[in-house]
Amino acid sequence: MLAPDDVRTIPDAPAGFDQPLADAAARGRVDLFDYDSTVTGTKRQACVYLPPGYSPDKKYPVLYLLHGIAGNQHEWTGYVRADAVLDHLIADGKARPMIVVMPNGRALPDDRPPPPDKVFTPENAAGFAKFERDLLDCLIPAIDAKYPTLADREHRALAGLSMGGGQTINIGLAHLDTFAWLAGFSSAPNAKPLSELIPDPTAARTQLKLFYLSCGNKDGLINGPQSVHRALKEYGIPHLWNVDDAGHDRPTWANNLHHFAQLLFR
Ligand code: FER
Repeated sequence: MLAPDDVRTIPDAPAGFDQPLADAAARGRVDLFDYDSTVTGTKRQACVYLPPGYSPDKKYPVLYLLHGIAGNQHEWTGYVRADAVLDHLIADGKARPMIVVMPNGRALPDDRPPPPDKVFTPENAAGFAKFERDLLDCLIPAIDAKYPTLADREHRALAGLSMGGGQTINIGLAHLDTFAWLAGFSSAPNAKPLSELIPDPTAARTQLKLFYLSCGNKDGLINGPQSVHRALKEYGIPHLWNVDDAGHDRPTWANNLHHFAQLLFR
């Protein structure tokens, strides 16, 4: 059931916004980054987008971007084409050059996507909850040690699609000392109740630079983000809420990233 405020508040991206930039020299690059996880006891891998013009002598804000329940660290680049989306925005001066870290959000010793009949098992879902400590204790310190990051909350964002959107709500709201910018695209129903995540609405109100929530009205999971939006409204926590005609699909995630990245770190 849609309410009067469940409406479109963001525009569609221009044609070609998620196609590889024609000028190869103006593109960023994607590194494979390995780090030690004390959560899984294994080496884990993340993809790291370095923007065009990247130099270790500069300092960059960092966006951590999380995939869906059946994906891995390659989903945002290989499927959604996040690198192409960022290349266009940065070439056009519409987004601040940033590092984008795309981890594997399934913090299990075997973190490969499971076969289709095992995707929705409790074992697979548990890996996404275990990722919280992997991200905070292992990945973020390793990224800050290797890359020239602006390593404070105002220059660190967390966002994700579907399962990754639910992780963003759970991890982000519980750690506003680490992230000032949050976004959930088509967030899955793994988000905890806001009363648990936000014990102090007044603090959250001042700490959050942006809380971005988007979902399509053809997405069967819309009840989850819709109730997060309603709870935020009740708590008086400013946020962006977009409901468009999308389903649970790639084009809306590319469009959300295109729009969210322009608002980030301003
Ligand atoms: C669920 C439905 C969907 C769920 C997760 C998802 C954990 C995730 C979907 C996705 O990531 O695409 O009930 O429970």
